[in-house]
Formats: sequence, C-alpha cells, structure tokens
Amino acid sequence: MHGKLLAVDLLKVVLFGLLMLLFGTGWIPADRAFAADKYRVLINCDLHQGDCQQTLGGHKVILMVTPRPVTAMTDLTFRVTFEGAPAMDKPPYIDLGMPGMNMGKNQVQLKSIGNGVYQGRGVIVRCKSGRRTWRASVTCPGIGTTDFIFDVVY
Ligand SMILES: [Cu+2]
Repeated sequence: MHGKLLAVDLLKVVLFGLLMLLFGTGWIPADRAFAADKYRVLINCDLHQGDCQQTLGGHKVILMVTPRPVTAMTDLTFRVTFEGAPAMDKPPYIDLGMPGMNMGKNQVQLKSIGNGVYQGRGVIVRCKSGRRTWRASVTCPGIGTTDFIFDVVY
C-alpha cells in the first residue's frame, strides 16, 4: 500500500519534471500561443502572398512589405501607395504593433518616391509570447489612419 503510493508520487514528480522540461525549452509555449492567439481572427491582410488594400479618406491605400514571407528580426521594406496621389503636408508613416499588446513604439518613416508612392524600412520584432499577429497602422497626416493586420513568420 505504502509502496504503491510512493510509486504514484514518483510518477507525478517525473511527469511534472517532464512538463517543466518541455515548457522550459520554449517551443511548446510559442506553439500553443500561436494556436491560441485570439487576435488571428482580426487578420485582414496576407502580406506573405502580396499587396494588401484598404481605403482611407476615399483613397485606395496599398501596402507591400518585402522580402516575403514577412519575417521578424529582418530588415523589411514597407511601400505604401496612395491611389490618386493625394497632396500631403507631411509624409505618411507606419506604426508597427500588436493587437491587444503594447510592444513599445516602432515607427517606420516613409519617404516619397513619386506618384503617391512612399517607402521606408523597419524591423518587426519577435514577440516573446509567441503570438504572431501584427498590425501596421498607416497614418496619412491630415487624412487619417488605417490598420493592416497580418501574420508574421518567426
Ligand atoms: Cu507581443
């Protein structure tokens, strides 16, 4: 009786140790966090496949991020096209962040390359939670902001 109890306790300790080992390595929480990321339903854009479009102040706004697939901790080029090339007092910019999480300020400054096309470089960091849903908020001063929500490869 006593011996059996001890064996069960030992089994619990071993299982607990195994679990700690698996979770401690990091890949299980990251995987689980990705699967359980409720913000994935907000994704409105597949930047891995190509351009994404939104409407801002009656203008079509096209976002392109290269190289693809869009990967964290990589030097990325962000290109925003404003169809109709609306006049802007100041250049547009992009705020990179995650829905539901404060990731600190990460702003991409864009420069005009002509005909309503603006370009800049930036880096998307790897979220420690393992969640991969990111948001690029494109702000056009004097016109407004529109959000592109997309998956990032880690
Ligand atoms: Cu995060």
